[in-house]
Amino acid sequence: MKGPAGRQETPPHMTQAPTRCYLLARLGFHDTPSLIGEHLAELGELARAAGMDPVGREQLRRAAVDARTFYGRGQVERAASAARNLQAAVLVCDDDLSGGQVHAITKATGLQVMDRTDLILTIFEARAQTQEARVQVELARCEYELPRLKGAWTHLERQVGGVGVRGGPGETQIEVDRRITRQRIGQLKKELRHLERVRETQRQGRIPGLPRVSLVGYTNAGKTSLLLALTGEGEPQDMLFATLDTTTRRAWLGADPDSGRPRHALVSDTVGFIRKLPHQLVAAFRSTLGEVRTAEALLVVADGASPDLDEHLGVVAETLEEIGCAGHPRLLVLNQVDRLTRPQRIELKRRHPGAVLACALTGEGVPEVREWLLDLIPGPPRPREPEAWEKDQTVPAG
Ligand SMILES: Nc1nc2c(ncn2[C@@H]2O[C@H](COP(=O)(O)OP(=O)(O)OP(=O)(O)O)[C@@H](O)[C@H]2O)c(=O)[nH]1
Ligand SMILES: [Mg+2]
Repeated sequence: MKGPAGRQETPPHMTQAPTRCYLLARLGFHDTPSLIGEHLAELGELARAAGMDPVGREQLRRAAVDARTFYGRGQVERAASAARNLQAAVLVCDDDLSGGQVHAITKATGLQVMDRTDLILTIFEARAQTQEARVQVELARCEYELPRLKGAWTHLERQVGGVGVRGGPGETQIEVDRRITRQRIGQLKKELRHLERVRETQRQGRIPGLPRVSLVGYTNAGKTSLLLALTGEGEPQDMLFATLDTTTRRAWLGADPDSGRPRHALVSDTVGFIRKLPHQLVAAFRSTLGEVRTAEALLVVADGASPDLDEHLGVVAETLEEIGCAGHPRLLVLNQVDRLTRPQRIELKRRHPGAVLACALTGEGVPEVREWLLDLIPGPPRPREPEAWEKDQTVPAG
């Protein structure tokens, strides 16, 4: 988080011992323990990204969901006792819980309860740097909280507070809370519309004739690393949701096969996707993801060495459809193949013959990506505005 002077401040969770948490997931009738185990491992990564220390995890077998406590009161109490033995203060649940269920589990266990959406929102809140990202995340948080308001004063009081906040006679506390939240949602949406217009103007101001390409994919796959490999800029981090804001950079693609002139593309890095990405976030990130929607092509980056590759690809395909990009031309880049053995690479190529096997760290596969991008540029060069330095050139007489 940036301080008033733009200085990097240490987040509070870095200065104290991280909060210990205990992870829970429902093992439904059709689920396998290994699949739910992978989901819990990912939830642990999310908890770490939110500054917490996951000290234990448990799968709660439950064929039908319990309306009140989701996992059933007995199971919840046993899990809470295991959590307390490990000094965990928070139960983090992989499943989407209703406000009533969070309340019921909190009441039954005395522990703080967070569901997956709440956890992802918390990470986004801590990471959002630009005004646009902050507005989008706050909008998603308000949309998440609105149906969960329980009549307790929220942080919103300070933001919209002032004269006339407490409603007219007969308005209950919860009605006041809902009204304040709705007002805030209205303000945030208005602000976003303005920021979207600014972004659109920036987009139109870009050099015409350059293909625009977006890097998309599961979080932590190596999108930013590939941006760095293609353009020389980008700061990869081993962390879920390291990137929230879109950055666009110019990538050199090589010489045009016909004219021999250097060719470029504009490559945008974007926020990563994840299983059960909260729909409030997808909706709120529409303007950031607008960059993806208006791109001419997509580089779909995946961690080719992940045992969950197929699930990741499924989530990416679904999310792309949700944001209206189902038909965009795309190249699948299976990254991180340096972590595979030779036979594993051969098997991966067999399963995905159209994909480029890549390693963003060594640059393996990057020339193939450039070549694919180069092919996107249609035949004869499109007319374009000369750049400032070109206009200043005087043609030598002779
Ligand atoms: N071994 C190996 N590690 C890689 C490769 N590409 C990226 N990484 C590492 O994977 C981690 C995530 O990389 P990023 O480029 O930040 O991933 P991202 O997709 O941008 O992730 P988010 O922005 O968090 O969604 C970093 O620690 C990278 O160094 C690769 O080809 N091989
Ligand atoms: Mg990134």
